[in-house]
Amino acid sequence: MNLLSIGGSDPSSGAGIQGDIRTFTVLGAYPLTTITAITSQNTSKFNQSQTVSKKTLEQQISSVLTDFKINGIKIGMVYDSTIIKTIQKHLQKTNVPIVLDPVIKSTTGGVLLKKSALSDFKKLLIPQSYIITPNKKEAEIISDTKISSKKSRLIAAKKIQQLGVKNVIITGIEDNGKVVDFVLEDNKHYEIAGKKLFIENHGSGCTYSAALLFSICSGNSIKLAAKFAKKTTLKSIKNAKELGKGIVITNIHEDDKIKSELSNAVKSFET
Ligand code: PXL
Repeated sequence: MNLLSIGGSDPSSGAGIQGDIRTFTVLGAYPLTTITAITSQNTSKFNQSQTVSKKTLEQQISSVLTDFKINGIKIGMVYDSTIIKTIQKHLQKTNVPIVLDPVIKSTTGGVLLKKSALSDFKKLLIPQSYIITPNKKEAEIISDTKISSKKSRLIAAKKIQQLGVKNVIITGIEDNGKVVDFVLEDNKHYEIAGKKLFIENHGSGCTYSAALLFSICSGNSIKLAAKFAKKTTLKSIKNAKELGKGIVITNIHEDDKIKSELSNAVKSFET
């Protein structure tokens, strides 16, 4: 399976393109990448970022689209309207599942989406996607709705869906000592609850959306894929490594690697 990640370069390899390369590879998919921006950051500090030119982005995307069979696409950091418009133009021609991770700010405070680009993000990228995975804060910004009650989870998710995406998962809603992911799938909705971990980390959002894409492209339902993504992410946080001087970096557990390899092996016998 070939999965394409479109997003920002993270030299600490915790999140962004390098984080997705780690996740896709561990799960057994081949990682294709196109870089929208080069960030300078580590586990303590987000220093700066610089987008690539429109031409460089276009060339990267067409280089991979004209050569590889791509099973699914993940979109992360897009930063500004030029990047958004370029991605939208090129992806119109594809019809594989697109997981949109609407990253707005990094854990260390770096801007991943400019305020002035939010309206083009909503108008151009959200309707192109099969599923969007905002965390609570991102969902509040995109829907312009405060998520404070059970009812407001559905209201916010429906507002995002009305922008033109069929499926919405709002991740990381704290609820009575648990962390809940709220899923709006077409016209049904449900919640997936998990443990709250008190571990500030770098990479968990990216791990979630990359694992979700992998599972969807493996033929699983959204519910199964959302459960798989949550489980994989929780384990990657528990297994996070203290590699730099700041927050820990998520790391997918070897168990998940083995399980994924086994299930891929079984699938290759079945087909
Ligand atoms: O986790 C979101 C994210 C995505 N992309 C890049 C990032 C981050 C968070 O730091 O740096 C490039």
